Amino acid sequence: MERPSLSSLRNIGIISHIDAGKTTVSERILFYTGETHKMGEVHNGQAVMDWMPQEQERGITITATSTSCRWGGYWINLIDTPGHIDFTIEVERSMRVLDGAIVIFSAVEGVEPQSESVWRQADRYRVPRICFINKMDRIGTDYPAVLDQIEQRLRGRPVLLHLPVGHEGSFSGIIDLLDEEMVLFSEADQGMTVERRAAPDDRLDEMREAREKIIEAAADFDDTILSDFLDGKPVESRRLKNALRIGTMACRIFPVMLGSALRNKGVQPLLDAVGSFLPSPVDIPPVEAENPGSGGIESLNCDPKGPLCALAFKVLSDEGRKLTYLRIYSGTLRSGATVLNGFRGSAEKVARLFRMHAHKRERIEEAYAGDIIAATGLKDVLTGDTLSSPGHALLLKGLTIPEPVVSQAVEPKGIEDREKLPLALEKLQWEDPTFRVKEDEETGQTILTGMGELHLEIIADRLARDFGVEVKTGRPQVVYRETISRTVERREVFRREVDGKVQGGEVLLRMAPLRRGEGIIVTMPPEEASPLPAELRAMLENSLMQSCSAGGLTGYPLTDVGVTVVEVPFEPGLTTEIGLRAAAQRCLVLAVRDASPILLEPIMSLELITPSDYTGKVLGSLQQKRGRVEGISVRGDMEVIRASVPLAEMFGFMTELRSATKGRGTFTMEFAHFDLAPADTLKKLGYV
Ligand SMILES: Nc1nc2c(ncn2[C@@H]2O[C@H](COP(=O)(O)OP(=O)(O)OP(=O)(O)O)[C@@H](O)[C@H]2O)c(=O)[nH]1
Ligand SMILES: [Mg+2]
Repeated sequence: MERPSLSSLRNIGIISHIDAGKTTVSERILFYTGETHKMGEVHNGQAVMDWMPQEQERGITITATSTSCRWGGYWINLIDTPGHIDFTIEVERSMRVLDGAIVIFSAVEGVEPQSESVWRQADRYRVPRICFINKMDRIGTDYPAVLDQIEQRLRGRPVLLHLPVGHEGSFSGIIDLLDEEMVLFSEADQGMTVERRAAPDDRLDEMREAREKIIEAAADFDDTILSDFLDGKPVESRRLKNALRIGTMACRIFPVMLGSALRNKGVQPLLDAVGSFLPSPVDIPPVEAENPGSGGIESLNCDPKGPLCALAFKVLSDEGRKLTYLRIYSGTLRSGATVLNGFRGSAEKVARLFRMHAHKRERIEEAYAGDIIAATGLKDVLTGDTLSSPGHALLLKGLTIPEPVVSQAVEPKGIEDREKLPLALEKLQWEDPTFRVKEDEETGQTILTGMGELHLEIIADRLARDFGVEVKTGRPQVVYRETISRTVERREVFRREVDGKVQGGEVLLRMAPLRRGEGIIVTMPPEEASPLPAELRAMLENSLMQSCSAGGLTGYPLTDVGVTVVEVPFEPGLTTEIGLRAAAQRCLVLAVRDASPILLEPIMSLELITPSDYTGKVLGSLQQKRGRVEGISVRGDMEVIRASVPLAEMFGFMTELRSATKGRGTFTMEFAHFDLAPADTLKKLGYV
């Protein structure tokens, strides 16, 4: 197969709030680039990118799907992500490996809660973005309001590149302000034919004004633009594009386009903009990888001849076998090659390599730095692992994994289900780092933990459909956290003879409460002041971390606690790994008991939309749920309530809200922080 030049490659993602139209845009991209010959629609369950049956039935995206296509001279690897917050890990992993993104907004709803979340995720990884205001065909569109919201709520500087032609139902195309042309999309062939013609005279003034704003933004990145403009000289579109590209790649401006994906309008200009404004793999800064051998940091350019360095960002269990998605940052990967998994320290063999087209695979023999591909044969690799050459170990930073906050007990229905359940759960965990499984020690039940009710519902559905395992599910429960309310110090000495050998260990720990959100911080004594050998030191630190996540009083993980190892005496021949670990674990559990432990519950931030007639009723029910209203605003004939509410009160709320608002109210919520649980919960779980 022909190989793309690195500068023509674009690795991009599509991100937005749920339902803004990501998959609809992706389907158009596949159609116009010739990857598909029929346009799939989300609402008919026929979108190629929504290939899972659960996605097709529900009309929502659940898993990030990648595909490859070509447009103009560009090769595009495209990842369509889900908008629902329960599947936020899919956005996280995509942002970790992509070089640029298209952010979609609805022209009616504008910036919504998950628009903010995905924007923040992209900020965190410094991913340059272009924006697409979609659904310009709908009644109630207000794109200038969306521009204001991008500025105020997302703190981004939008640069509008289009004006609409027609309004709402009569929206028929755009005016391209850079090239000063009107662009229309044929109704006869699903928008395949794009007609560019001179803009009508009655819009010239409006165009001039809007173009001046582009010139103003571009001038920040090219000094000659402003001086030419002030001298009355023409500023060509090519120069503006170059300057906007610089600003976009620096995440200082965000070009904005208009369209209606469902009505097949505006997608080709969006594809052009991917090439014009978003970076290629050689435009991004070199990646930094740790060399565990030397302990140093290596800076890697996107070079096929460099040392191999690839990040596994997604693992799929496909008919029982692992399919691993890789972003190659440096070097070349060949099918059949032996690679080192730097994190696990094991060597593995790549069986085959593929370029992915949604769920279909195209076999390739080699893949190069800059590309995104998938591999089979890697048995131990999990999300976040780095692959490198066996002689040259490298480690990339993994991804930030959000904390799952909802759990549910599951019980296999029959004997066969019981036998098959553990393996099925293990495979589902390969795919999803936000899905956890544990055994309840008291009841022997299997407890699943995930991001929300929908997440766990999809897992149960997949257990039945993908793995043939039927389960009964319990009620969803909140995953609490435990913390302490005062500082304590405790010494613990362990000494026991096992098989004729004495296992000993001693520690003095100080445990202190930290501020909310600080997590667990383990502080070891300065190396020069402690005679403890390096392996024991690392083991002790690790073991304390693990004990914290195993929990204190009731088994909920500890958080916001500082653990300081004040003293750890070392007696050669007596202090052993087993002894020290036993002393540390026991010391930690007993110290927590002395430190007045308390329980924290997850608090969610909620955005709720209701017809104004029902606002009073909805506010009443939020109050009953210990909700704290933070603001109410008007959007057309609806009101938008922002509030914070404890998750424990919110199970089944969608049904309640629907019936209270005759089906018209909706809400979205995401985890905000942990806060003190109410007295009755503390009492019920034995804290007071
Ligand atoms: N009127 C109108 N509807 C649209 C447009 N684009 C998408 N839709 C509809 O909006 C709904 C959601 O579209 P999707 O493409 O599934 O949205 P998404 O962003 O992929 O949603 P998730 O993946 O679930 O987050 C579907 O019913 C689409 O048909 C548009 O331009 N105009
Ligand atoms: Mg989708």
